[in-house]
Amino acid sequence: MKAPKSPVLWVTVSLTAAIVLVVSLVIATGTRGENASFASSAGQLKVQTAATGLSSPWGLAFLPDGRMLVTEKAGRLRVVAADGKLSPPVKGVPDVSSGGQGGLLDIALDNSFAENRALYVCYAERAGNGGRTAVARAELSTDSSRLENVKVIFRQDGPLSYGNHYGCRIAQGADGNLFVGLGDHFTYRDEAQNLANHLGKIVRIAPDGSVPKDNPFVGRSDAKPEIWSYGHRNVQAAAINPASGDLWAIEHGPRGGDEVNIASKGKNYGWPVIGYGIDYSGATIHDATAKEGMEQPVKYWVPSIAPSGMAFYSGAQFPTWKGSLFTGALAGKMLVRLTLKGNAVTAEERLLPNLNERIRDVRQGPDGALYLLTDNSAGRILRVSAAAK
Ligand SMILES: [Ca+2]
Repeated sequence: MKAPKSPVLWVTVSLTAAIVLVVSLVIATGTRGENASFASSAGQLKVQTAATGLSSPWGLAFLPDGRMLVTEKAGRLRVVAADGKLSPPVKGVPDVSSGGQGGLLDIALDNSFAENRALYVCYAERAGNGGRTAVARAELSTDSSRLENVKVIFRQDGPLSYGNHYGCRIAQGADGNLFVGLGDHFTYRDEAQNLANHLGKIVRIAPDGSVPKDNPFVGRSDAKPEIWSYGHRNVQAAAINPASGDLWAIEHGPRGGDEVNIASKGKNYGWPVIGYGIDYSGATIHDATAKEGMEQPVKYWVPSIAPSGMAFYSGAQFPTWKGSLFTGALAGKMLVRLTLKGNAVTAEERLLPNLNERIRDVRQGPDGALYLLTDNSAGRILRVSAAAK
């Protein structure tokens, strides 16, 4: 701004600018900041900022002591203290290919973390002129400052990604085996039907990267033995349903057709042969919405909301929501709650729609509150709890 010649006018202009700034901050705080309150079927929700200053946070895991581990897409892993203070980047994180949708993505603690301090990170790894999804196992040092004994236990085989559709969500079964949801790398969608590579698949590996003997395609010369299920587009959420022990996974559709699937052993989830979306250009992709030998989603969204991250809720903070499935939404900018009855989704509730934040991950905290990661360069951790009556 160029200063006007009159000092009085300049003061007026400056004051006006300051007032506009303050008013804007107040409005922003009212809708996005501390203790904002939102209506829901479980009563008023309180949304608090639990941490700030995270650059494109992607994956969140709670340590047994209540602190959090959070990945930042650029390749940093942070420990977040209860008061929201971020640690310096944890040392020893594998190099990542950061760009487009790639980077340091999901993190999951081993089921026995309290005893072995083992964890898993899923990330985009540089390969050739592109990248591929990789998973490393490591142990968090006693002082939480570095990863030790880092070992890459999985590398996605197949045509490389040029920045898109790495998938990259990890879920660990009760038997210790890991499920990793992968993507089709965007340019190679037909490969999701090709069992000879890992594109568009969910794989199942042991914690050391070896192949469990009871995987569905073990022993077949035309298939990768790590494959658990196939015909996926870009898996962006995965979790074990505690009620059934089954793997549930959420994937992005193209224009329309985001899906929730119960990812069962050896099954084909249809991409790109069947689905409920169309190409970004408006062109047809699918032959049909259903076909013999291909599984139907338990829920789909048209138009797309770009779901990301998921949690089955079991806490005491929201008693009426026990058994619900939560997922964040990026394009949809909200938190979604799905009511489940056995394996069926019977209702959808759209929460925090006026928060105006892209939600990358949602996890249940040890206190029963829901914790969200907001997807932007000044990302936050939000704590969602029941407002006092
Ligand atoms: Ca499908």
